Amino acid sequence: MELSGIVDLESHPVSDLDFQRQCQATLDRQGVLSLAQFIDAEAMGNMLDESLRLREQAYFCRQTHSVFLNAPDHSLPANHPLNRTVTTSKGCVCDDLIAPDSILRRLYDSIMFRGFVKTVVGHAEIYPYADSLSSINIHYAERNQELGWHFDNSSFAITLMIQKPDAGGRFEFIRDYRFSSDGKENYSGVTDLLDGKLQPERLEIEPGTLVLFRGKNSVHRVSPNESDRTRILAVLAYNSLPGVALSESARRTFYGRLT
Ligand SMILES: O=C(O)CCC(=O)C(=O)O
Ligand SMILES: [Fe+2]
Repeated sequence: MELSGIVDLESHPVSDLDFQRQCQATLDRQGVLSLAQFIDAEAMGNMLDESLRLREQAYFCRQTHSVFLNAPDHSLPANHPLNRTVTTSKGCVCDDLIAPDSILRRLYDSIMFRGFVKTVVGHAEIYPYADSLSSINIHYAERNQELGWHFDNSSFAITLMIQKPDAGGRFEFIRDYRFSSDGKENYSGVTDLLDGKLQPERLEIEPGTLVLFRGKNSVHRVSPNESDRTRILAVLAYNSLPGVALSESARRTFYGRLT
């Protein structure tokens, strides 16, 4: 079977409809689905080796951006949440450097895995990115590197923890935080968050854990890595429409190249 030796199918029977529905219900209820020990232990070792080997080719960059990832709006005050900035600093290895026979690619390409993802997120079909860089990414966060608070552009995200730092590097989130009950953007809530007035939820993610997350409406961040062990995480990105490429400006910013 295409996923045997990759996914622990006994604990996570991804092609079983009942299991799929259960995962879908969890995602809908919690905004996040976390499947611990999703990847088989031996496959995990393999994935860690590949990601450590690839680290020297990672593109490291540091950006400031708003929580909404918008361009600054100069008609609004500097302290408006559309203009306030947070920092993101990390390294990224792009799809074209990840081997065709790697565990990550076999998982990403698997019809069985895609079938599972489709049911859980409720999309009729899912497609890889049309550009050669964006479908599978490996993120590296060294000491003090972090992902600032943000809402994702895509409706769902899939991550796979490969190596956990010894301290910090925590995934924190507040679900359904983008809009207030009147349907307007929750600017006051985001201001409170940036002012440190709220305690977000934290997700403990061990290596081998698959996380499926609705990041468009749930604000989230990864706190600074407070250790010398690199946080290494794979992002598996799909689109609900075919032929979609990541924008050139985003590729230039996050990958340092277009192709
Ligand atoms: O690193 C993580 O756990 C989350 C990644 C993330 O939020 C993103 O890539 O947009
Ligand atoms: Fe995100």
